[in-house]
Amino acid sequence: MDQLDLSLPIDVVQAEDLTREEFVRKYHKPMRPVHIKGLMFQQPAGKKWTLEWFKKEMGHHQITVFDNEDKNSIKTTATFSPYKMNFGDYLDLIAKNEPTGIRMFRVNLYKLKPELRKDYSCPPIMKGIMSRHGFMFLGGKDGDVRAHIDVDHSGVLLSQSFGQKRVVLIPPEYSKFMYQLPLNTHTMADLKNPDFNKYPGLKYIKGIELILEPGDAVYMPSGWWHYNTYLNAGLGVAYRKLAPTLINKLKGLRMVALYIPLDKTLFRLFGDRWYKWKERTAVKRVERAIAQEEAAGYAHGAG
Ligand SMILES: O=C(O)CCC(=O)C(=O)O
Repeated sequence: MDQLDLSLPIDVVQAEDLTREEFVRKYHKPMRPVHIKGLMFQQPAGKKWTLEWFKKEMGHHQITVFDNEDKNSIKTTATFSPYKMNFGDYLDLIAKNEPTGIRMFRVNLYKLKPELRKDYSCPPIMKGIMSRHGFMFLGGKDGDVRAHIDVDHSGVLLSQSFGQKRVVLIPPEYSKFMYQLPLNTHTMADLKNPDFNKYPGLKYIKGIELILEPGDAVYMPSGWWHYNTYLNAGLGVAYRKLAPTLINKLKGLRMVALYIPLDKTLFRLFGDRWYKWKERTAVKRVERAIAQEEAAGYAHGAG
């Protein structure tokens, strides 16, 4: 075994066959993911939004970018980046189709150009109190988004405008094997090149793998892990929906209002000592989960 077990199935549906009622009943409420083909083609953006179009319409703006090589942002939840760049230059960079870890993360292009809402507003299946919060994600070839759960535990509909993206989803029941860093929603393990000797817990995980083609969308339910890889220059648009359960809403609130600010403060105060403690704690937690799993399997087998 040198890769994760990504053999779990996912429903694949055509956008025109999925009603809002069915989406809420079959996917949002039970917190099940779904791959929706052609969702973005139901609105003008599906045909209109291309890399060239954005360059022409918005290339003059200054935007913030994140760099996957920035080690400090790996150690805590990256909510801020000091790196700024001209949007047109960024689009040129990713258009070269050479590997890059420079990403635009959670950018509100709608704020820079409100007319974009006429091209792609919140799809009716996702309508709710967060409908106006559409965020964009851009990246270039081989750009990885490390594995994480969304901090506020909302459900996310990620639509692919142009480009292709590999998405891996891991159900919440495997969180105990995910080497999740305390006070955070990401893992310390590299799931793309899993080292099963260093991180034996990863052997217990099962997930789903899918490729988002232009126009497709994937619903990533509350509490599900995901890690994405840009196969080429691509733009994703995310709309969110509050978690369907009180417990997940509260988990999201606790993470955003308490854990992440506390983590950042401790990182500022203690730097690497704090990060090392988090790593050791994450490893110990998985070791405990493996021991329990093995004991349960043994009891089951012996019974
Ligand atoms: O695909 C991306 O760049 C990131 C999307 C993502 O992780 C999210 O919406 O939570």
